[in-house]
Amino acid sequence: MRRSESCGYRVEGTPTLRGYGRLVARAITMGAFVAIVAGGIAPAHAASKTFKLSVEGKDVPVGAGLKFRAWTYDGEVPGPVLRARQGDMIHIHLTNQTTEAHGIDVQAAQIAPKHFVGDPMKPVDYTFPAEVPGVFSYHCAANPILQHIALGMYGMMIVEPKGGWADGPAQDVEIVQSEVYGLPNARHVIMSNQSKVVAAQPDFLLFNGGINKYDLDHPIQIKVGKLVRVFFLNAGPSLTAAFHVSGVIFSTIYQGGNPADAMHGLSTVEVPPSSGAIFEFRVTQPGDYQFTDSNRAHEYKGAMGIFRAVP
Ligand SMILES: [Cu+2]
Repeated sequence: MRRSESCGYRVEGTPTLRGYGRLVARAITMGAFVAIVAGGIAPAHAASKTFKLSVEGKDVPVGAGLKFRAWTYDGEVPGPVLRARQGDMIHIHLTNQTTEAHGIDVQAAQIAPKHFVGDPMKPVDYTFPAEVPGVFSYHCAANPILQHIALGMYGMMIVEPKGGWADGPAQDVEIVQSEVYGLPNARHVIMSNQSKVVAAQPDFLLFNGGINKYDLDHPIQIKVGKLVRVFFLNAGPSLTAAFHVSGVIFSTIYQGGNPADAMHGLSTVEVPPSSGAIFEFRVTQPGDYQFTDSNRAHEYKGAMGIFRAVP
């Protein structure tokens, strides 16, 4: 964390899925109110946060030696995770490096949708208060939305509840599930296949932009006895996910990631497209715990990974 040129703080490069190299959003906290507390200065909660994103066309690696010809937020699929706290004032600023119209619909926003899309080459700018906690999708709002999401224009926004999570500290894991339509060409590049997109028949399912990304050689490490909190987004665009961890019954599930919508003691929970959830669990024994989309055809196409529990 370093001081920005203004009176706020610039937060960037916070690791998500610690050790897995992904970046959390670049959030520029502008003019954050600060409070003097014993022992130093701490940021208070009601902050103003600006998320600056850029639309870029790029061939992104999706694992297995393949690339996907994508439209991206900040050159990544999924786009960066945007993190805020309930009560924050959120400012979205999107610049467009392509010649097509794009936009960004942050589903945590309760404002007129006309703000979500802009003219080609013109920035999209809007502000909203993050009033409802949860795990939200953000995605391109240009028509056809189906095509823009299928080409990679999506990401996760987490709005933490004002008072924090009821079950306290945990290991945070962020998982974005999504679909890729099309098979690789001779140069190992996947070009999105529009007829498959329209038929909702993907060739690959991804967790955090990779096919079988968290396999036996690249598991997500967790600790026996320690609470794990999975922030899950099903970016779609079209299939329903059924999130499950083998050998686990979730202690708490927040539908939409909202603590007001809690469920308990379930092994598998559906998450609709462009929707999020939070799954909390602990394991009591060391070992490998497979996490999947329990729609087995989705698992077969890449929606699977491993939590490796260590003592
Ligand atoms: Cu777009």
